Amino acid sequence: MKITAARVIVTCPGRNFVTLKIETDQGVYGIGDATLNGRELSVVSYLEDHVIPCLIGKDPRRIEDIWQYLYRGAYWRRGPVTMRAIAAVDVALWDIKAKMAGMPLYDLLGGRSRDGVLVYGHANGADLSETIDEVGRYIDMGYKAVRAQSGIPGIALAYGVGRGKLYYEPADAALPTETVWDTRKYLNFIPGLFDKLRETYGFDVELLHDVHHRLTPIEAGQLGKAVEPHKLFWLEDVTPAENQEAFKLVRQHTTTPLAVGEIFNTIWDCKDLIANQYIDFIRTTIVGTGGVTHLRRIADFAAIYQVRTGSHGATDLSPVTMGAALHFDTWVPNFGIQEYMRHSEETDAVFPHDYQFNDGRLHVGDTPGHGVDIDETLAAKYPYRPAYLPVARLEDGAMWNW
Ligand code: GCO
Ligand code: MG
Repeated sequence: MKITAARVIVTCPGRNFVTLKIETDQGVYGIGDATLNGRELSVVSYLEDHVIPCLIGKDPRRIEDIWQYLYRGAYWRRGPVTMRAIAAVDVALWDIKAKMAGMPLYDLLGGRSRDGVLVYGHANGADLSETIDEVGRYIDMGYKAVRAQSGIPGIALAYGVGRGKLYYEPADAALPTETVWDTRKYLNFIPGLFDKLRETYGFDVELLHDVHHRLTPIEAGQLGKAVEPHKLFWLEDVTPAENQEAFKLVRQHTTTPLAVGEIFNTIWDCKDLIANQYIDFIRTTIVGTGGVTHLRRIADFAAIYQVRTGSHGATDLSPVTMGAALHFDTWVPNFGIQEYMRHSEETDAVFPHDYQFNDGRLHVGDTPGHGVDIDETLAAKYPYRPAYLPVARLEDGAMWNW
């Protein structure tokens, strides 16, 4: 069996997606996602100029060998562009293998561990009362877990707010939007938000919150401590994690569960976080960390330390990643939760898929492969539009983490 062709399809049905389609001499094809929000075209070039020429003629059944070839063989290891390109190839090859086997991907991975995949939705409001209402809306839709992000008094453009309720999208402009951050205002506000949420909805619903890398370790410890009475499912990305050791300090100060990993590329980014049990949930995802082949290694390693998965699933992860992730989640023994930011109707139409939301969980179908396809005719109607993620500055103008 041979790979005969591979193509990159760029489409913008409301937001940009980069998709890889690999074709074989047996007529079976596979689809992988390579979207890197705000830096899409660099992955297109990496695939077209440097990966696809090496794939033609290779046996698509040799997933592991092709993974190692692209990882070790580049000499230049890791990084978001490389690992997304590898992920796209890897997911397309698993899709092909599962189709050839006539099995849904979760079956090929080892079979079902659970009936459905617990997901959390992204409720957001411009202020406290709107955020309370939005969390209620998600609960009414059947969500058992909701992450709450709110506008902060005195902060003009807080992370996670506005630009769409059900379809939140931060990459909003042809050049980065400038936002202003103030840690004191944020820390003064957040515990009160969770007081009100627990008062209104009780303790049965799981609540989550994303700090989006804004705090220092000791500030993160303060926040974790302040929200301990609210029993959060997790606090996410409390501080940047290039220095994995930083989480030790946070951990010393709070029992609020910690999640991190959406911007990690490989197991090396989270090795110490996991082995030292500084975190409870690892948020690496299929598209971010070199596909199913590598995410599986991270999850198995995490299992030894009772760290569970909580894969990133924002709107910039295409339905292809969501489909593959749901198969992974259906199998992986140490599953925790899956993020699920809904895609717009335009996006869903470009990527026909068989997963369905029901009673707080997503359920994969039994279509052989990962169950997601691309309608190329429809995709061609939505040309690429440059869109950047925002940047953040402090009130004195200095750059901060967005
Ligand atoms: C999340 C994330 C996203 C990111 C986005 C960047 O937890 O879902 O933090 O909202 O900001 O994926 O492209
Ligand atoms: Mg996040």
